[in-house]
Amino acid sequence: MTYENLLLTEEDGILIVTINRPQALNALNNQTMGELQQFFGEDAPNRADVKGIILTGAGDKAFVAGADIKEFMGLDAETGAMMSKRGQDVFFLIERFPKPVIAAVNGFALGGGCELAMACHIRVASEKAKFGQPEVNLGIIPGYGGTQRLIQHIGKGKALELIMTGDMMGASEAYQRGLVNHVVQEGEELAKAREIIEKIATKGPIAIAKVIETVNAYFDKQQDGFAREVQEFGNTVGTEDAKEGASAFVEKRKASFKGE
Ligand code: CO8
Repeated sequence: MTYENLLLTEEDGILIVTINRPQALNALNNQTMGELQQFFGEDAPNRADVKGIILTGAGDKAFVAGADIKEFMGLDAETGAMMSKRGQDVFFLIERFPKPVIAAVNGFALGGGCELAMACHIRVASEKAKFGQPEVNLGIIPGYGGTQRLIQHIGKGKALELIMTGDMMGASEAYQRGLVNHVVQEGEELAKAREIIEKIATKGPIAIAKVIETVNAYFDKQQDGFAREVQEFGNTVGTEDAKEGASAFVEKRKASFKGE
């Protein structure tokens, strides 16, 4: 599949997906959402060889400055809700992707951009990154999961303040509040994200996929996360990878996992 607004590069089994609309600060228009859906729903799941995915934004200003505001004109209650639901579904594909997905936040991550970063498993931010949910400035609320995921990261009080004021938060505050995992010098985001994926790639791939599923279960009201942990622990402990992990420990060597 060829993409109009996503730039795909691959380095040592790591896919780097760059949202490439710098003239609009990488705002997520319909076309880009469709491409993210195609990528995370159809193309990336078929890449067994891939270790992980890094999402970033083109240019030196923005990760993603939000949904494309120019496409809001003419939306009504029904089409707006449909657009919100579709965006949430695309971001669930990212959150549930069985391999690490890291947001390398290189600038503004606002509205849908902050929501996109929060749907990723891990966030690495450059010192100049800025996070916010400024939708109220437009008379709307976040629609791609922001009201739900921001609470998960920074707690209800601060999430409410950020969403109700529309204020931006710098990288260092985002780090202190637990929204980002690492803050690095400008230009170092991809290297740090790659380093994290390389480390995760040395672990058992089935275990990593089950960690993602089980941690996500905590936030899923339809599931009992503890019960899910019991089930997935059982599913991982019987694998060839688990045998290899224990043998390698006993034999004092590095484990070599096959994902079996
Ligand atoms: N959508 C469309 N175009 C955008 C967006 C955006 N979100 N953000 C920036 N742009 C465009 C600007 O229009 C401008 O284009 P042009 O040169 O043609 O006028 C270009 O990018 C550069 O932007 P600025 O000149 O504004 O750059 P500044 O450095 O002066 O300002 C800011 C940078 C502060 C980031 C500013 O651009 C800004 O405030 N952008 C909007 C941020 C925002 O409000 N984001 C939230 C959008 S709403 C949202 O994300 C809701 C998600 C849920 C949707 C649910 C389904 C409907």
